[in-house]
Order: sequence, then C-alpha cells, then structure tokens
Amino acid sequence: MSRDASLTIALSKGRIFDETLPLLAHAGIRPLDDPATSRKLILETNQPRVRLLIIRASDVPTYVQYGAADVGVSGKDVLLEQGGEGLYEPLDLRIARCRLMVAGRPGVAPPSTRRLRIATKYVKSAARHYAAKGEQVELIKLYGSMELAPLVGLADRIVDLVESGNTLKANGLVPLEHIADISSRLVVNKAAWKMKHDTVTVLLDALREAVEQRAKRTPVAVPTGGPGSQ
Ligand code: PRT
Ligand code: MG
Repeated sequence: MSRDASLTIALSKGRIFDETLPLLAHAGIRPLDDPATSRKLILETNQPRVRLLIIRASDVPTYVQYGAADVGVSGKDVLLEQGGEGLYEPLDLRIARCRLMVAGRPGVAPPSTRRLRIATKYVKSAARHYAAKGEQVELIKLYGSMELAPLVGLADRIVDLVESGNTLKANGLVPLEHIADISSRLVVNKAAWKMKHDTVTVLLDALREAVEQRAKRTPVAVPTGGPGSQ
C-alpha cells in the first residue's frame, strides 16, 4: 500500500476499530496487536511504514488536524461537534452507523414557565438544531449516561446517539426528533494530503473499494430507533 511515505492512522478502540479493521485489511494493512488485549497506544502493522494510534474517539480529529496522525477514522457526531477544521473528509466509511436524536419521556409536555432543558454531550449540534427551529432552550453539558438526566429531573430532553433504541427503551425514554444520520468518516490532514498524496490516495482508493464491495454484499442497513420505531 505504502508507496512514497510513512502513514500514521488514528483510530479509537471499540466499535470504530472493530469495523475499520476489515476495511484496512482490504488495503493490505493488518495490526500486529489487538487493542482489546494490548495496552499499547501505537500499534505496528504488517506494513513497516504504517502504524495505528489508538486514542479516544473525540480526540481523533485533533490528532489529525495537528498532523500527529496523517489520517483517522472519526464519527460524524464528533466532527459536527468539533467543526472538522484543518482536515479533509473524503470518504464516508458507512460504519458505526446511528442517529443523533432528541429523546425524552413519553407524553411529557414541555414546561410552560421556563425554557426546555436539554442535557447532552453534543452541545453544539443541539444548539444548531434548536436554533434552526427558532426555539430557545437551556443546554446542559454532560459527558455520558445522558439517559439518566430526564429520569431524575436534571433535564426535559436529551440529545444523544441512538442505534437500536434499546438504551432509550430500558430507561423509559422515546426518540422524539431526528437531528442527523451518523457514520464514521475517513479524515485526512491537509498537509498530508499534499505531501503524502500518493500514499493517501492508494489507501483512500482501497478503502472506497472495500466500502462499495461491502455495500453490494449487504443490503442497506437502516438504523432503527427513529420516531415511531418503538
Ligand atoms: O467511550 P468514549 O468516551 O471513549 O468515547 P465514545 O463514546 O465517543 O466512543 P465509542 O467507541 O463509544 O463511540 C465511537 C463512535 O461510534 C461514536 O462517536 C459514534 O460515531 C459511533 N456510534 C455508533 C455510537 C453508537 N453507534 C452508539 N449507539 N456511539 C455511541 N453509542 C451509544 C449511545 O451514546 C447510547 O448510549 O450507545 C447507546 C445507544 O445504543 P442503542 O443501540 O441502545 O440505541
Ligand atoms: Mg462510549
């Protein structure tokens, strides 16, 4: 794969790593360690000039923007939140798919004496969504377990990712509004795009081919969890 330069690829553990692995294999790249069992943060691969960085999902765009990684795989949710400046987003890998949604308790009317309170990790995306609707809301930043907030009176609604809808259901919540379809994107540092163009293009073409081949094999998976799906 590597033709003219070394390549550093930033990935997060878990679903993105697991779903990117077969795509990288199509490009002839196989890590020598498994991040699920190894504590290494830099994984060498079968290709001496290609290495993987294992970092937090929300840190991937930062590593790529600053050129600490040449390319990375990042959820669109993270890119929407961070603005995706300083990087290109040339390919939708169509993995780790879900939806960004507003959810809440069923049948609970919005408060009449104060602004609607929205708890979320996705403050910017939520702000854009309500601004577009012309609704003034109070946003409460959380870092996880958003589903708890409406159950204990911290917020009226949450903005969170929904895949199967099981987490909402288990907590007595329902999806109310769709904000965006989410999948993971290949992101490329702007300087690497120029300086390592051949290497990046070879990887990009192989990944694109892998994504297209998989789409032909598997029928379009429509993420569930939208309004009316429960
Ligand atoms: O966990 P950490 O704080 O390190 O980072 P992270 O949570 O951002 O990473 P990770 O690995 O959990 O998610 C990485 C990326 O996967 C996200 O940025 C999304 O782009 C994508 N993705 C796809 C998801 C989901 N589907 C998903 N269902 N990320 C999170 N979830 C969570 C969701 O937040 C909710 O708590 O799963 C729960 C809902 O799932 P269902 O199936 O019950 O609806
Ligand atoms: Mg997580």
